[in-house]
Amino acid sequence: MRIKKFRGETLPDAVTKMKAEFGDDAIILQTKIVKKGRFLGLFGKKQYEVLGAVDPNAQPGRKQVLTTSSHNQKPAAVQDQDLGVADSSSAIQLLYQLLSSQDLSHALAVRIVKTVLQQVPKQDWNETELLKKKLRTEISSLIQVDTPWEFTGVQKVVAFIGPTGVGKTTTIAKLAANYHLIARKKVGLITLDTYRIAAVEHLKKYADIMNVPLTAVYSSSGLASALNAYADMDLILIDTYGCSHHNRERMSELNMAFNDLSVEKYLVISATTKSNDLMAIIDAFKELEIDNLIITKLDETQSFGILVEAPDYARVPIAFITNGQSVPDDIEIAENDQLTSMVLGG
Ligand SMILES: Nc1nc2c(ncn2[C@@H]2O[C@H](COP(=O)(O)OP(=O)(O)OP(=O)(O)O)[C@@H](O)[C@H]2O)c(=O)[nH]1
Ligand SMILES: [Mg+2]
Repeated sequence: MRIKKFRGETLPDAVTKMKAEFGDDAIILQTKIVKKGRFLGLFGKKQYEVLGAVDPNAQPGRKQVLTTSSHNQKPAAVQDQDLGVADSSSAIQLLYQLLSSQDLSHALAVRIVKTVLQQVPKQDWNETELLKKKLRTEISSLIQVDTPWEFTGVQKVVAFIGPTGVGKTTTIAKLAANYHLIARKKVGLITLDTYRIAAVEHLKKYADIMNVPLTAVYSSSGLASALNAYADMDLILIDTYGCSHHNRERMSELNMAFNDLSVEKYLVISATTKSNDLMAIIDAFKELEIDNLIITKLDETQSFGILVEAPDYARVPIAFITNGQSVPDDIEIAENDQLTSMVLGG
């Protein structure tokens, strides 16, 4: 087995390079986004890296399945009656398997395959490439992304809410660094996570390094005055305590803190979240009227179905994705093409 990394400006570029050297039989073991140097973060140039492998002794013409994930090994067949067809072709099964290998829920995978089939005449249902092309269009239309933040004289106030340990504080540090140190915006931080001294100190360390102010709010009514004190800031980022979606008391307490205040709420979710939990989390946080999603820890998984499932279920777009622990580099503005390629493996 020969294994090598290939890089390109886009994921398809990197895959083309891999195929040029390794041939069509090569398989993808891993894909990731890489960046060079420090302080590139949101505004830097990113590259895509593909870890490709080929068996030099493979019989020519015997195609291997292109895979981004070891999950693709698991056979996942869909019943004809679920799709409402009499006799599904292997091409149709392949579409379904592609989606279920990315950990999309059965219900959404079936819905997507059905939509694709509605757009293709029945006699072409065994045309794998045609079905895949339609699948790409469908996936792309389901991955809603937000427009990049703009500062046109109106102050932007964003609170980061979500389950415990998903990366809320780290994401705020990444955004503060990018928008303050690189985009030169006036950034103020507020934290409502004042139950734990360590949590305040954690954010304070970042605030000090970046030389941005941090206000810790200790009462539910304290947020309004903290916001007033930041009247001259372009961007205010509000950290919150992690809320288990089972803890309704904490959730309504958080909701009360935002009462009547003009604050956008970004729900932060880890890409490692299981499909069922994802829906329960979104259901619970919907009470707080979510404006956008941030999907974190994409570096910790090989299954990217959450990029389709989360915006589809929550009915709000993805604003940012994060792919590592490094502040400020490991964050990206969500781009439709990039996320579609991640889900479909190139
Ligand atoms: N691999 C990886 N780790 C991340 C990413 N974002 C954050 N982390 C790590 O996840 C852990 C938790 O991050 P925090 O930012 O403290 O998460 P939080 O949501 O603020 O946690 P609570 O305040 O306890 O609810 C830390 O070890 C981070 O370094 C990411 O994109 N990828
Ligand atoms: Mg935190």
